Amino acid sequence: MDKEIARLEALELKRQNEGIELIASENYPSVDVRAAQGSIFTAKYAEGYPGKRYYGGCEVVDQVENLAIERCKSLFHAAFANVQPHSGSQANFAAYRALVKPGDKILSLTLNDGGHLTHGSNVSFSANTYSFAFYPLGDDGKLDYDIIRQRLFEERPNLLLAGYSAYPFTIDFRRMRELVDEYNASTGERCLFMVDMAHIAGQVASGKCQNPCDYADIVTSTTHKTLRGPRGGIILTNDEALAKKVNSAVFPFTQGGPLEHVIAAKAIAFAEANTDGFRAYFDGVLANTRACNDELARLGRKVSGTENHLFLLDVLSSYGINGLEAQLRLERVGITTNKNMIHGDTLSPKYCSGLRIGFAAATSRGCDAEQARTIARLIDKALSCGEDELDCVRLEVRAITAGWKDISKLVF
Ligand code: DSN
Repeated sequence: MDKEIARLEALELKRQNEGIELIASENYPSVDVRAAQGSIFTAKYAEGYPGKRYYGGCEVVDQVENLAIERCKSLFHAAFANVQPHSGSQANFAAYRALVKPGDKILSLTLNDGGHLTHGSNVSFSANTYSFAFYPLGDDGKLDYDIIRQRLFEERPNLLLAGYSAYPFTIDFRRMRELVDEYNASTGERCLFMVDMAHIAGQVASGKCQNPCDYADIVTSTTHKTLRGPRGGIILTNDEALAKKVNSAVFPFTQGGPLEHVIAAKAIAFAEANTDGFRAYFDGVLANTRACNDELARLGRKVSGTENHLFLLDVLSSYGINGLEAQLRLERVGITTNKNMIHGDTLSPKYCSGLRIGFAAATSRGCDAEQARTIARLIDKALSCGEDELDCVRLEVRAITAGWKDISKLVF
C-alpha cells in the first residue's frame, strides 16, 4: 500500500480506537461493510438501473443492486427504494426534484433549531433553488404541531419537510401527515410531505419510533449514521409515480454512474440492521444516550433530555464557555463531539452555545450505560477543570477505550 496513506490510515485508526466518538452522525460499519466498499465492484460502470443500463457487463451488479433494493424495502417497509444516491445531500437534491419545481415553497424547521443545510440554508443549493419558509420549535424546545399547522396555513407551501440533524426527541410523523391532509382538504392545494430520516434511520429500522415511510410521500436517508452502513444515501416511497420521478431525478439528472461497491455495502448493512442483534444494539444506543444526559443533569448541567441517539448540552449556561471552546477542550482529552446551536441560541453558528452528543458510535464499540455515566462525568470534568488536569482526564478516557472493541475488527 502507498506508504504515506498507510501511515495516515494507521494514525486515523489509532485516533478512532483510543478516543470516544460522540459525534451523533458518526458510527462504525462492520468489517463486511468495509470490505464490500473496497471490493472489485468499484471498477464497474453501471449508469442506469438494473436491467436498463447504458453499459454492458452489468449482469452481476444488477443482482447486487436488486438485492440492496429488496433488502432496503424490507427493512423500512416501503414499496420502492432507490439505493444510488451518493450522499444524504444528493438524496435530498433528487427528492426535491421529484416533489417540487424550482421556485416552489418548502416549509422546514428553523435551521438553528436543528435543520440540515439542505433544508433551506442560504449557502446550500436548497435555498438557491426553492423558496423556503420555516416553523420554529415551541418554547420548550420541542416540535409544536399547532405552530406547524399555523405555518402551513400561513405559508401555503408545496412541501412540508420533517426530519432533523440535532433534534433529540421523537417526531410524530402521523400527526404531520394529518396536518398536511387537513390543509389539502380545506384549501384544495396539494402540499406533499417529505421526511429526511438520516439521523434516526437506525431507530426506525429497529422499530423503536414511528416509521416515516408510513406517512410521508418521500423519505430520504443516509446509510452511515445510526444505521451503521457505508457512507451514502437512499430514497424511499410507496407511490409508484413518485418512484419513477425519483429514479430519473437521481440518474441522469443528479448523478452519473452509481457506486456499485457502496451499494453492495449498503445491501450488507440493510441485512445487518434487520436482525435481533441490531435491535438490541439500538436499545443500547437509547439507554446510553439517556444515561449520559441524565448524569449531566444530576451534576447540575443544562441538557436537553433525549428520546433518541443524541442530546444537546448547553455549555454556555453550564460552564460559561461557547460550543467551539467546549469541542476543542474535549478533543484534547480524546472525546470527539461537535459544537451545535441550541434552541434560542444567542451566539453565531461559528461559536454556538451547545454541544451535540450522541452514542451510536460508542455503543457499536461496546459502551454500556455505566460507562456512559462515567463519560458524562469525564465530559463535566474536562469542561470545568484546570489546564493541568486535562492530561489526567485523557488517561481516564484511554482506560475506557482500551476495553472496547477494535474498530478495524468490528463484526455484526
Ligand atoms: N453532517 C451531518 C450531521 O452531522 O448531522 C448531517 O449531514
